[in-house]
Amino acid sequence: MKKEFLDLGEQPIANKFLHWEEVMGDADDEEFFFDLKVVFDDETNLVSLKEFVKPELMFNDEYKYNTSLSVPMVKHFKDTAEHLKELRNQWGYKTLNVLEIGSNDGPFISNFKKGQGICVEPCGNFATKTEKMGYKTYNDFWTKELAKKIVEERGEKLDLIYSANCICHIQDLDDCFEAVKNSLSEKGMFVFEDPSLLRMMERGSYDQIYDEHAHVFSVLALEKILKRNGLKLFKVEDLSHIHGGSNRIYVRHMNINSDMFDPLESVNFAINEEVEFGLDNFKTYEIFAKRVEKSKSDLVSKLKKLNKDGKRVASYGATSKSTTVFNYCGIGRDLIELVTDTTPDKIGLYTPGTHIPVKNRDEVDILEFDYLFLGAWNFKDTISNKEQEFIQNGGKFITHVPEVMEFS
Ligand code: JHZ
Repeated sequence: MKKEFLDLGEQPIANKFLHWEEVMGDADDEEFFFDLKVVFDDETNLVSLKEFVKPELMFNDEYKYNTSLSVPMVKHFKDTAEHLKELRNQWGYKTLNVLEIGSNDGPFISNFKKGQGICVEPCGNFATKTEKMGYKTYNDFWTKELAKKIVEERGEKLDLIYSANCICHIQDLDDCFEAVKNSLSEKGMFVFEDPSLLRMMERGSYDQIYDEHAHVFSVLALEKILKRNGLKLFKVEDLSHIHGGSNRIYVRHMNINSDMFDPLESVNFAINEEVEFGLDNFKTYEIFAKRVEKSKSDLVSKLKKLNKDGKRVASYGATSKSTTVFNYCGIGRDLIELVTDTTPDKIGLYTPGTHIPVKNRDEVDILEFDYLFLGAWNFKDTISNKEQEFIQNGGKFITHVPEVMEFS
């Protein structure tokens, strides 16, 4: 049974930054909104959105999140590829063909030889890019049908299926995992990383919840859902520093001789930590919802006070996460003048739902601002190191994670 515990109100498509004509209502289509409510499934302990948004509305040729523009993430994917190559050697694979689900603009796959790497990417702008880079790319969503087609075309199954920040976007997890099971070679590994529900709950980072994140995963829930699809979760790595706290999950076929794989200690450890926190108990989610309400009222009061005192406030990083915060809290241009970002595709556009202008960081004199709200709080250290001049000039950052506060 699915029980609702959180209502984040009417929300737009988190990454659909708008052109001026769309803001003015002169475009053909009206901006799309949906009810962002969150449910807990008693049986599997999975946390999901109550209402899913049609994938094509989110993941299309206009998709604005370019992973390769994020220097820390490019390094993360290079390190990840090295790590997986080492494991492959340890675990005795002879060859390695790699398929990435949701390859974006290629920062992970580019660490593998062209003939070895296969991409699956529904956003045409990125699919074209990885194809041009020399990787066979399927411009499609990951489904059982697509997996079958890929295996048939290649005439072999896959040794490594990897995915970062994408499996939690897939609404039908049974179809997704069955597709993996059908296409993974006998001793193959499926490795994926996504934001961790435990870290979200600990850190109060409710803005991990938006249209794209159909689910926020606990190890507890994943273990059950993978199992019912004939897959074994055999190892977990805690990536505390990635996207505000993620888990990297290692999966293999259920019934193979598993001597060469790690024992399950890391899985037991992660599940114990989650159970201790209460992720199997609905009450924990009700407490979290109260914390989210408090976060909203603290943030709005703070911004209103700053506004009354004549302080200038901008936001740093036009993130999907800040779409949730701004729309849930009702924060518009009256409280935040502009948002800075470094992504060319977002610059010159307006934030989804709240219509705050997004400006090129290099063209905004942030020293003119008293406060910067950290939309990209997951890059807190990178940003505060980079913006020392702002701090030395008396500027302060505001964050809502783990609670609303300012820092410099
Ligand atoms: P960032 C995206 O979420 C969407 P978002 C997606 N659904 C997902 O799952 C996660 O990623 C993983 C800018 N920036 O990474 C760049 C600066 O301007 O937190 C980005 O636009 N200056 C796929 O959107 C944004 O901030 C900087 O110095 O919440 C960061 O977005 C830095 C470091 C970033 O993901």
